[in-house]
Amino acid sequence: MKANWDNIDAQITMQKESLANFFVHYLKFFGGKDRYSASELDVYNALAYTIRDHIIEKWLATKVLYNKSHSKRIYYLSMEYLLGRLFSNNIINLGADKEFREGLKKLGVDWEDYTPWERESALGNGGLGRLAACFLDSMATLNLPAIGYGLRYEYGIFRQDICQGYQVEEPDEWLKFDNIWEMKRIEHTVPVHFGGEVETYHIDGVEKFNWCPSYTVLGIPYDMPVVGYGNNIVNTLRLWSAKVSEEFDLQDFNQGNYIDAVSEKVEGETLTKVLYPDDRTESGRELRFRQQYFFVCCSIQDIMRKFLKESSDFRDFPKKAVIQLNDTHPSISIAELMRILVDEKHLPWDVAWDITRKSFGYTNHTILPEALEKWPVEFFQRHLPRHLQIIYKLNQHFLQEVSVQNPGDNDILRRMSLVEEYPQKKIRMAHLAIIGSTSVNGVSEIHSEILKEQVMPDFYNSFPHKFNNKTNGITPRRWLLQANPSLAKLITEKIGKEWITDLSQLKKLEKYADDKDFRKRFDKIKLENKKKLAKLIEIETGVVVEDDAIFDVQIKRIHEYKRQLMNILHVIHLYCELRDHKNFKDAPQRVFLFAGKAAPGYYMAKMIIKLILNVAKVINNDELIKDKIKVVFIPNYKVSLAETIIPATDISEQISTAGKEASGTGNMKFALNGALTIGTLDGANIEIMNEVGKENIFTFGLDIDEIKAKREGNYEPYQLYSENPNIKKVIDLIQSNFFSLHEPGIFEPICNSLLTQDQYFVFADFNAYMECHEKILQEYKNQKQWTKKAILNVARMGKFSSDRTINEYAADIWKVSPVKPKKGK
Ligand code: OX2
Repeated sequence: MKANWDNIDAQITMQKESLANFFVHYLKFFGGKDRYSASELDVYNALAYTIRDHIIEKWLATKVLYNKSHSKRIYYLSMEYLLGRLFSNNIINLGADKEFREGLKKLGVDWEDYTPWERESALGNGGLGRLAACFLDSMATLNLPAIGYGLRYEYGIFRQDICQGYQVEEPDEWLKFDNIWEMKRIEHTVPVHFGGEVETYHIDGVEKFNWCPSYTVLGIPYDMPVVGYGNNIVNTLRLWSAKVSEEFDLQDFNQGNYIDAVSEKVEGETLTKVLYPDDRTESGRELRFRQQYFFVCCSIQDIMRKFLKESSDFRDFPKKAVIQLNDTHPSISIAELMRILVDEKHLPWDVAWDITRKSFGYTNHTILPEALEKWPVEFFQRHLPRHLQIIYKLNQHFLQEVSVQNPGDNDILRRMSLVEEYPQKKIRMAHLAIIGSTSVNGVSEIHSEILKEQVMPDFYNSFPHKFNNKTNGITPRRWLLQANPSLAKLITEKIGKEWITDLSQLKKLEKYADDKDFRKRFDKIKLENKKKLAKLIEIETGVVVEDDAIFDVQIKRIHEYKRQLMNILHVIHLYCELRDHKNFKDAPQRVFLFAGKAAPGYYMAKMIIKLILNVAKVINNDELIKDKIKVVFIPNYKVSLAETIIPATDISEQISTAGKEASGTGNMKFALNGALTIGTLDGANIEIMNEVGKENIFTFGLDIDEIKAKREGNYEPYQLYSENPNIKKVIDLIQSNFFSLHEPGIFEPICNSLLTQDQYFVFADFNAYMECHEKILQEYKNQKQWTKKAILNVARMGKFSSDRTINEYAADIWKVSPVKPKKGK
């Protein structure tokens, strides 16, 4: 029987108005639940399935639209996506909020009550993964034909518990219940080979290579819809999961090798078991290396399959596809594409290289030397012998060019080589990414400059045209519309809703900074948000804070360069001042809030958490200071927590050592929600300052050049300690075990590291930081001025929409235009 697709397509369509009916259908007939048996989770599931199905029609239509357009596709390769919860976000982006809410009202159901039942998708460490998630949102909203590729880790970033003041890591079992937002696409399963050796053979006198791998793992794709805002577009995020092939098992099984077969299977499937939680440190782990290749191999095969539907001439490839590498993590792609073109498609080397180079873009996210990936040659030998040959050959050709350009300069060859010789032979993945891409970009103006001038000057001299900047951004849908609905509503009431897709419209709010009534409403919203946060703090930590306290917040990964340590030292200083001078008459309460995870193997970062928690315990319980300071560490920082904290914040701490934070994106989220920044001249802080105006941000501390000078001179932190009574008092207090009575000496490593090295110049910036905070406190007293500044911050954040960032990528790097349905369709 031949299906009648016209009838099938027309049969059931989900109008927004009928969503509530579908909800009942799901609850009853899919979930098998009624009033007696339905749990809250059942209700959430039914709600989410309803929304998912509403998405699917648009998803299918988007695929048809893109296929008909024959447009070039954007392939965004990222090992991390920090999506957060999707349910609310999807409803909002679909524009179905009103109808769904009203339909459900008759049933006495409010969908917002059920959002906490969604298991958060946290397949990333921090900024890099969250950026990828914001980019997906923007690409869909801008009608860009883009696919995100990633890995479907069974365990995302660990859950952080606090046990006696120490971080304890627990597995994040986000897939324990159904994941409603994914669809398994078994038909697009691909094989991924590893190991073995390379055979050489000849065709017509030309040397050819054949990789004979020793084992194979399957990559199974799971697709997640990425809903554009208000444009009926639904893009795809395709996540790969590793599975060992059945036949492979059976073969061994039949030979009576059951145990071996099962352990091979377990071994193969560990590839996508867990996300590596040590961001920005080179973990050098073999499993991570194999994970990267698994990811790359699956994604490139999928891209090839899509390309071959459009053309069989590989010279067209760069016209049909652009592959953006989110850091070097997927940079083995360059060797993989070469291998496919040369070994499998039999293209001449130079032709293949030309195609490859034109197809990739590389985004660098960090200049921390410990984060620049280098993989031991022996890993390649063991797992990817053919890729190693290809990289060697690329290197040989590349160094030949370099030596022609720089005759007699052997040092430059050593510096630029893809291969590091000492102390261990390693492949420098950033070098591979640079030579294999048309574009190399940094993520803020200053970072892109540092990249050109300090980190990769040789490459910049050789390929100046490749280097460019794309300042990061954040999606206003999640970070204002969803996270701060009351403020979003107020803004829309005043300037219309265009800001949601054109954030520069916020400029129109500037005039309301002088409007008394507007300021009053703005303040009221902040206060409501603070009340919500105060409740959450009490639930999560047991600490009671006042609703109208000053909320001073530092939430991000715990890292020495981000200087949570400077923040807590300053809190200790304030505490001493209060105790000594009792100068707290009519001062408002100040809440210093911290949240963030430390990499499990990062000892110093974990001790910083411990210090914050111990200090919190002492300060929060000291009656002498009459609750004037509260210190709070909220465990298990995640996207949903950020969504509650950020709208309630007064002061946003962005205090990294100048030159260390490539961009930062949290800084943008806070300012967009009306927090004022205290920040160093680092990363995107500088651009935020340029946008909001120097008078509306609090900057302090050494700038990049001054830090550099200090590092090159002889910086003596001990001298600063002995000469600066404030620093001395704080350090002495810690060393006296005032905060560690029952564990004497535990903070010695922190103090020692500060006194002898202070790698991140905490002491050097301490006074400036302290003075800056004093200024803030003074300014906070003038509520009217403060609110004005906060409003101007919101009004001037237009630049930091990820829509702006993505438009720049699309125009300058990808050369892809939006695909819109023809009018009348
Ligand atoms: C982060 C950077 O540290 C941060 O500054 C930046 O805002 C973010 O990426 C997005 O670009 N891992 N995480 C990062 O870099 C690496 C590597």
